[in-house]
Amino acid sequence: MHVAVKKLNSEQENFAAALMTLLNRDQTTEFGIDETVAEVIATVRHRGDAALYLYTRKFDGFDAEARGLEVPRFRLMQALDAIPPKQRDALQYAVDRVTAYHQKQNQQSWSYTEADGTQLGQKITPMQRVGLYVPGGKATYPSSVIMNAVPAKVAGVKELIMVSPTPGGEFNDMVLAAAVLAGVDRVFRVGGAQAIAALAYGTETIPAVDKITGPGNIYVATAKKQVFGKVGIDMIAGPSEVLVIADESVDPDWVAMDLFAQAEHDEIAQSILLTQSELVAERVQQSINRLLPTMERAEIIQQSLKGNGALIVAESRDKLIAIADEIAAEHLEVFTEDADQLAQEITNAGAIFIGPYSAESLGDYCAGPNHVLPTSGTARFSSPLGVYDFQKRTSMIKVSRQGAQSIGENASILARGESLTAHARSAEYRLDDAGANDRVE
Ligand code: HSO
Ligand code: ZN
Repeated sequence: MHVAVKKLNSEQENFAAALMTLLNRDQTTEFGIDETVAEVIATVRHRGDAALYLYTRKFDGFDAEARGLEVPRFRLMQALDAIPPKQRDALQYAVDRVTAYHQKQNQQSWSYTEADGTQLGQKITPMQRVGLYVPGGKATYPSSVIMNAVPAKVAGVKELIMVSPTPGGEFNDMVLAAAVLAGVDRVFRVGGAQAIAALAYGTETIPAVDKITGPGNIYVATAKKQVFGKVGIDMIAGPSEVLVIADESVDPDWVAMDLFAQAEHDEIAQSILLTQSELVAERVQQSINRLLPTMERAEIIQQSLKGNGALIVAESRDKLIAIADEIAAEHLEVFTEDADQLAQEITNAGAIFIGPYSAESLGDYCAGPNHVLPTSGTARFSSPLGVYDFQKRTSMIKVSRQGAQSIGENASILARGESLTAHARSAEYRLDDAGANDRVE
């Protein structure tokens, strides 16, 4: 079993176009999905639990009306005993490290007092209730439960609700165990657009939340977009990607395996090697061919590398940096002798893994930082999921009588400039010589 990964060279004539084609970031939505999802949301809004029973019977094949939508607490606790102790310890290890990292992100409220006694500030408060979507099928990852739940809990979210589709109503024990250890408060077995609708609008059983996070299929992503505004949502994740920058200093087998690690997620995942050395590209290609037959998910890896993989040779260090910034990868591994320096110079990436021991897979589970990262080039303007996604800021204004004199006078002038007389007079009431300014025009 072999795969010839596409080779690009920054000196080739059509390089810019070839890179664009490779990145293929024009998102198209399948025809009809918007309408289907809108109908599901409307049905859940109007019929509540009855709609959820219906959809759950149809898509997950179990009777949630008889068996209950909520997973009882004792069942959650059972999951902790049902998994091997080693697995439980590793989950706890991950929760501890991810918690420690995210505690650093906690924002502080602040305020300052001006000379005339006016106080201004910003108050940080957690969201009250958050919903976490956990996909079913091959992408049910306990690690993603941890990565979504921990920052919410560290932020101080009062109630964290998890929803997930369950074939036959049965949950994966490792997912439930991760939920318990990460601090999820309530778990419901419902998935798809109907679960998103329930979280956004609430039903008799499922309380409405303030924000929904977590990945899902195209129906879930579309539903999240449609309920946005009623609730907050996290980013809409695209296929997972890794960009590995390597020189001769790293073992090509390590590079190949890291490309595989991303590729094994999904046929549409993208793994790219970027190097200044033809030789490195060649060696990594050899490692790929030698190691591929040994992989359990060889088929998926082969499809992913064939369809979306690439080995890119850059003619210079500057060009290499420019290409990395254009790709704006979700995960960037820098395995070069000047890795620290290079990591500083590249600006667009969700997470940067520096030096050969920093495999992305370590970050996927338990290095500490979040593995929910901006995909599809959105690292140009957005950031990893974090504590700040579950907190909000409120501006605090306490103007002293003395402060009101100058602020009020200027506000009044600006208000009259906007022809907003009530604004102007409201400001003028606060002036000590209010009578003089309280003109009717
Ligand atoms: N690499 C994935 C996260 C993950 N890996 C979960 C393993 N489990 C997207 O960042
Ligand atoms: Zn992964």
